[in-house]
Amino acid sequence: MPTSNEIQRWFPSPSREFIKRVWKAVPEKDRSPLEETFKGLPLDRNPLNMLIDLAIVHYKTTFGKSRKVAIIGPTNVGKSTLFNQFVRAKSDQAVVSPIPGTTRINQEADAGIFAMIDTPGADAVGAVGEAECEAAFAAAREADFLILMFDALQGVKQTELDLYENLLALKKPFIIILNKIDLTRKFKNEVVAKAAENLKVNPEEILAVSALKGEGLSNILMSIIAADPSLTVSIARALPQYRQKIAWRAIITSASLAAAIALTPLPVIDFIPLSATQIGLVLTIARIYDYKITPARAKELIGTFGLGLLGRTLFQQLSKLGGVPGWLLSSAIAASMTAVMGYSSMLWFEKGERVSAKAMTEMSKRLTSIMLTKLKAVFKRKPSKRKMESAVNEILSESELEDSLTE
Ligand SMILES: Nc1nc2c(ncn2[C@@H]2O[C@H](COP(=O)(O)OP(=O)(O)O)[C@@H](O)[C@H]2O)c(=O)[nH]1
Ligand SMILES: [Mg+2]
Repeated sequence: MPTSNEIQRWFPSPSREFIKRVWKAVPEKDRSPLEETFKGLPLDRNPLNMLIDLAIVHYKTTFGKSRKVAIIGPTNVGKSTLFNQFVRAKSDQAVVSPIPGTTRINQEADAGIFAMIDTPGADAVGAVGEAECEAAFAAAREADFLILMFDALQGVKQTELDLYENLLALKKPFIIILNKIDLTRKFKNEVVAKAAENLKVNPEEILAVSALKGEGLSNILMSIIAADPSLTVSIARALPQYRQKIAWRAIITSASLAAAIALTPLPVIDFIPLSATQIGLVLTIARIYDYKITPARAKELIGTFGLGLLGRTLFQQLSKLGGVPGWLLSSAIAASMTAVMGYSSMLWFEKGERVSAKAMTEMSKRLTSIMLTKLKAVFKRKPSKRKMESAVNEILSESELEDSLTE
């Protein structure tokens, strides 16, 4: 994961100065937690979108109006394709085609914590071309951030250079994108170097992407976030919530697996696969919270929770009451213990807080009783492992347990 300093290097030097100035305005004590934020950013598109969704709430309540990001560049370089990658609502999608001049007017749409503007080609000739070019520049003047896009195959020639210089004069923060890099993968370095030479910038100041394939999009997003502390603040505020959601997904997966393994009742249950599942879970949660721990240390941590003993005690108590088949009891307990263990390690990595033995016992009992009731309603006889796994997954996903545990 790049640091905010590394991201700043992606900006052409005039913008880099601008961004440094903006960040200087952030009080010293607030700066380093914000810079930490970049380390926690997910690189993949889906989790990244989830994070942005969570950040919207913080952004809207604190800063109000969305920032505007405009995509500017010659016709047919892939501006509308990139626009569509960021836009949320299907109805806002722009028309994309190989025919130059498909986009005739500016189009603005919600892209989460900012608004994205697609523009017509800013290089066209003739009367229509001039009007379109004027529209594109109007959008650029109104925007807070510019994405200047060129085509990797077309390269940067005089027309592109003129456009670049006109945009420089606007004195807005911007990044330079070289799109359609998928078409020239083998010569990526050469193509980027040539474009950099023509634009008189360093090669690292050009982001090579493929809007069509969705490659390099997270770098674009990180640049937009890095250019604006208010966006970074919103992301930083959403990060704990985001981590909890991701961790909770991991907990559900492991708890479901544990339930399937435990279908073979406890006295004979194979503890090895169960503890492997739990060690895997602790390692995953540690990774989500940026902790580096060894499997041995994870095993130790699980030991300190003392849930193994608690599970056995619960099993004995509940089986004495009768009326519940052993497989149901052991699956419900295994799922609950794994979930409680995951939750406790989440708190441990997040806040360094140790859940008390009493609280853990309470949680385990409550969760086991919920699981028992729900599983009893689903299964009249012992199901296959696969069916048990998906039933537990569903129960944990739909229940308000996450909220009751994590809030
Ligand atoms: N191979 C490839 N084609 C692309 C990419 N981005 C856009 N295109 C294609 O380029 C053409 C023009 O795209 P469009 O988004 O309409 O360009 P615009 O005129 O700049 O808005 C379309 O046929 C797109 O499918 C890319 O990253 N790789
Ligand atoms: Mg277009």
